[in-house]
Amino acid sequence: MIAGLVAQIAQGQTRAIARAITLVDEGGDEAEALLAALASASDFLQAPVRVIGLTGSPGAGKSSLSDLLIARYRALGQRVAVIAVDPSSPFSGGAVLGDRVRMGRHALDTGVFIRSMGARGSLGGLAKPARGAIRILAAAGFDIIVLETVGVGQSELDVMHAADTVTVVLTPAGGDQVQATKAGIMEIADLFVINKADLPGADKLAHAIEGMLDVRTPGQLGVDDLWRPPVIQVSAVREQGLGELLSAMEAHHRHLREDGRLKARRLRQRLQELRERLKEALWEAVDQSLQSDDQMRSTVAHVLEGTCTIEHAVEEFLARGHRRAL
Ligand SMILES: Nc1nc2c(ncn2[C@@H]2O[C@H](COP(=O)(O)OP(=O)(O)OP(=O)(O)O)[C@@H](O)[C@H]2O)c(=O)[nH]1
Ligand SMILES: [Mg+2]
Repeated sequence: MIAGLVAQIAQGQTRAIARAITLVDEGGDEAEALLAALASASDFLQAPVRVIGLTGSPGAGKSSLSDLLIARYRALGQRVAVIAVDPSSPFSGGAVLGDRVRMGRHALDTGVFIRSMGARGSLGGLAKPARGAIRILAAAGFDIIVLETVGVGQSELDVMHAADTVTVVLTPAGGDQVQATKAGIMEIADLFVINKADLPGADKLAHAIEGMLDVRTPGQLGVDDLWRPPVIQVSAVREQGLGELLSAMEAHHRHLREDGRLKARRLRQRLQELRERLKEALWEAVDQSLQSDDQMRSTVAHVLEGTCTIEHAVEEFLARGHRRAL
């Protein structure tokens, strides 16, 4: 079944792609088998696909921008996929009505694939299914994958780690200057887009961000000292500033292509993924033991009675969890 699915994905069959993404969204053994098969079929490190991340507050205009990016890249003959990830939404599978409306004009274009992924209360966060979807779309031969995620919290930053070019979308309206100063944003952004520049305050916000970029510390973790993120003002509704945005995206892509930076970035992503998966596997092993292992249950009882210290219990759990996991 998996081999057939991999072949259909490689042929770019839309229904197979959709089914595969549902599979990785749900997780489980089949999803693991699919991702392993895709990984051995082609090396993502060398894949020509470009992953463009768009992150920003709810309603900042990410989907409106995605829609315009689809149109621009389609006009250049590129196949484009959009994955809209909303950690706060229980909806999934393309059910987000707003996105249907926003990007609906591309629905019949077979060179375009649009999919929403919701939270489903999953413990592991959305980075894992989002990465799975990227692997599937890369194998299906898409040239551009737009990864849209709502918000600027930790789980959105995690999702953004899967992108080659991280675009932070801000607006002059309410509080986005504060959002931008939040930990992580200045480090992760390759590009700043001030959308809704048709509204007042765009220049002021642009100025504030430039000011923050001026004081970035060289050599800071996650910061590329050879790339200063451009700050671009656009208006998605008026279709203004898109040429500049596209040029900036191209410039960043060229920058990544130089000196093996793209490969280095994807290697860092792979390491990050390995760490996350190990964390998950170890936790599952310990959690299992907590439920099924009599000795560990009695250790818990001793901790509660005060006859065993928490420190000692943790050491014991780790030792036993390790043995089970390996
Ligand atoms: N004035 C103005 N409004 C805009 C602009 N771009 C988008 N909007 C409006 O902002 C609202 C939200 O746009 P979306 O594209 O759905 O924003 P989003 O960031 O994808 O929203 P979520 O996915 O819900 O977080 C819509 O009503 C758009 O019409 C713009 O450039 N100027
Ligand atoms: Mg949206």
